[in-house]
Amino acid sequence: MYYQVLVIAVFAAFLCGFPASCARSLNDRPIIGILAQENLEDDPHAQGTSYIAASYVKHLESAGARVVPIHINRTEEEYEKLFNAINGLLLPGGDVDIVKSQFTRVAKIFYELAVKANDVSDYFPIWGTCQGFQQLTVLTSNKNLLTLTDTKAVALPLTFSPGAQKSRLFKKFPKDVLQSLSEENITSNFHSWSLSMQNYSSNAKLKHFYRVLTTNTDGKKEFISTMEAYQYPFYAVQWHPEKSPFEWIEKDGMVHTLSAIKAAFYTAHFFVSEAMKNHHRFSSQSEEEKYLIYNYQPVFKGTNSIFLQNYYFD
Ligand SMILES: *[C@@H]1O[C@H](CO)[C@@H](O)[C@H](O)[C@H]1NC(C)=O
Ligand SMILES: *[C@@H]1O[C@H](CO)[C@@H](O)[C@H](O)[C@H]1NC(C)=O
Ligand SMILES: CC(=O)N[C@H]1CO[C@H](CO)[C@@H](O)[C@@H]1O
Repeated sequence: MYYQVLVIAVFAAFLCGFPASCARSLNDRPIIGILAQENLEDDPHAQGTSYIAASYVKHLESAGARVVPIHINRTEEEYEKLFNAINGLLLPGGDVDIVKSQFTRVAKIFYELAVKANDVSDYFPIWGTCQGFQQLTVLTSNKNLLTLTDTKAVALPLTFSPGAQKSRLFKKFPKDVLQSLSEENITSNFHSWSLSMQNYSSNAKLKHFYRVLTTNTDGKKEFISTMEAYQYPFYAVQWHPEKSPFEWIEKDGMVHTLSAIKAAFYTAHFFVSEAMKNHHRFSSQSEEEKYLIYNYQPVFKGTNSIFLQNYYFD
């Protein structure tokens, strides 16, 4: 009997190479927090002080998650409580100061909680898109190492690093999706700032923290378009998977092809599957109901707006 216990223990340890919640089953009711950010000054529809673009909410919902908005300008105690109730965090795109904003203040609080949690095998994933990618680089390096690139409205094919197709993020993507991502111009870029390979490589903190999965170039500078942390379930894309299925402004760089939408789905599917690996939860069903995004109504901003619908918060 001792022998059997030992065999099971050894087998379990073998399965659990990377800190995962292998001892427990997947949580198939994941709730993911999306961080709000300061309203844009020139947003004619703005209400209150902060917003979340609805496309990020739909993106996660499309893959089986529910969403809780994380308000800016709350106390650390409130964020800590929320951290223990949600199963992952998404840092969206947008246009705030990634050193001094309230968005940054809250991102930093959650980032540090997530690092601590993962260090004791409480698997808590973070996903950064565009500005969220950039925010993660600042949080990891304690510096803004970004540089201007000519990438304001352009769709590009990803250049995969050697071995990237075996990364955690990409390894379960279907072959045809990986092929589309690498051959077709289906990743939407809407950013002025980028992390160049040069600055990544010369910063020890970034280099030791993140594995580069894909790069792109604006013709002059090579920049990182997808990365994942080596030791933490943290993922970042400089491109916008959520725009293909859920944003409709007619603009260069927007792509609605079947392959773009399929690729978008697999990014959401991956991140939601990561969020299923912890069992954080609200203290009760009524508490959960109080926080879910269904308590808010998105505002339709028009098909010619960069965000079709936004949620606004006080
Ligand atoms: C590297 O980072 C600095 C900021 O510390 C920035 O001014 C510079 O443009 C960056 N260079 C490249 C090539 O990314
Ligand atoms: C696709 O992206 C490449 C850059 O990797 C660019 O050279 C090419 O012109 C783009 N094609 C189209 C149709 O936009
Ligand atoms: C916790 C926190 O950051 N509170 C701030 C919220 O915003 C007001 C001003 O709008 C500040 O005075 C608070 O310090």
